[in-house]
Amino acid sequence: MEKDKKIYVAGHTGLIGSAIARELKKQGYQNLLFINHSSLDLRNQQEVNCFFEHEKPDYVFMAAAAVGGVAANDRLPATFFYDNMAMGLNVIHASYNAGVKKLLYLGSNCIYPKDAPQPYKETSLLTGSLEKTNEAYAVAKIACLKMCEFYNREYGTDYISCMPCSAYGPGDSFDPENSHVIAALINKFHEAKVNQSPQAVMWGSGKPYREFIFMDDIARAAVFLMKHYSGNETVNIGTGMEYTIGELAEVIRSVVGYEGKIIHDTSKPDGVPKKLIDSSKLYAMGWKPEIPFEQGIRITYEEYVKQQTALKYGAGQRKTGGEKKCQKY
Ligand code: GFB
Repeated sequence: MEKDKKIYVAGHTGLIGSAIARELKKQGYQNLLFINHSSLDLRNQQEVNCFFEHEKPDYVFMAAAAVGGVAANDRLPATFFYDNMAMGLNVIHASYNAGVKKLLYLGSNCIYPKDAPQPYKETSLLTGSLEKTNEAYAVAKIACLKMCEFYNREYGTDYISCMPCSAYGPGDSFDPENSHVIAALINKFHEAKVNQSPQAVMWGSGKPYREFIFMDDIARAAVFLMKHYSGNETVNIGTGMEYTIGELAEVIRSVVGYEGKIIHDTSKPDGVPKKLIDSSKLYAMGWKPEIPFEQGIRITYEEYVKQQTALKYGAGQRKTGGEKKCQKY
């Protein structure tokens, strides 16, 4: 990936997209293309086609997604399905029409069949049924991963995909109802500490296991894969370390410094009991995660306290492409 090439990061205000944008800048890439939701709705095919026709990026990181935690996925299956399908279809097809040299599509760790042997290998994709709470999101993500493969096979493109385990970090959504567990518990325990509440509520039994990865590690892996990998099979990006949600809650409680009682709301879903991925394929290419778990949690909490948001990351450094060249995307 040559330093002067035009690189479009779709989803640059999100957790992973913002980290990819920072990583590219850090590595000296200057010709970066970003556009905000208000200027381009990636679900709108006409707007997306128009944007790609005018901007003609060389490389595309497809990190835009409608995301949420276990409860949001369960409650909004149509939204998660439609938004992710539409964005993926539009961006991948418009990339093909515009002659994009290479595209990386970001998947999610819910794509593997619930009962496949763990740690999940990339070859487990589409070998069984999915976890019900996030089936809609997973089906959309799988369709887009496969779309990359189909375009490679029919059109000879170089579209790849990767599959990170559960991402976290500054710039995440800290909404207590809709976010993922780390952001939600940081928010809840911090609020409980500040309000001197005797108890804070976490969801479910606390027994499920999750594998977490700091967003900067995903960003490094995504740029690494863009430079060094071509192929139809997706590539897992994980740490190989898993924790129960109960253990995670204790780590967050200690980082936040909350000393009250933690109680369980078991009316909320546990989700899949475990979803460890096998990242040996990526490790064999020479990549390794760098940020230890507790350090990542500490960084996330410090940034949360400073009220930094995704917008703060790289704010003022990003450029917005295309508005003047297209009447309307
Ligand atoms: O992170 P999370 O929402 O998503 O939940 P998933 C992980 C676990 O944490 C579940 C528990 O067992 C939750 O019950 N948990 C405990 C909490 N307290 C809380 C809380 O306050 N908020 C939240 N959100 N969880 C999602 C999928 O699954 O993960 C998506 O639905 C995607 O499709 C994403 O794959 C990465 O790990 O269960």
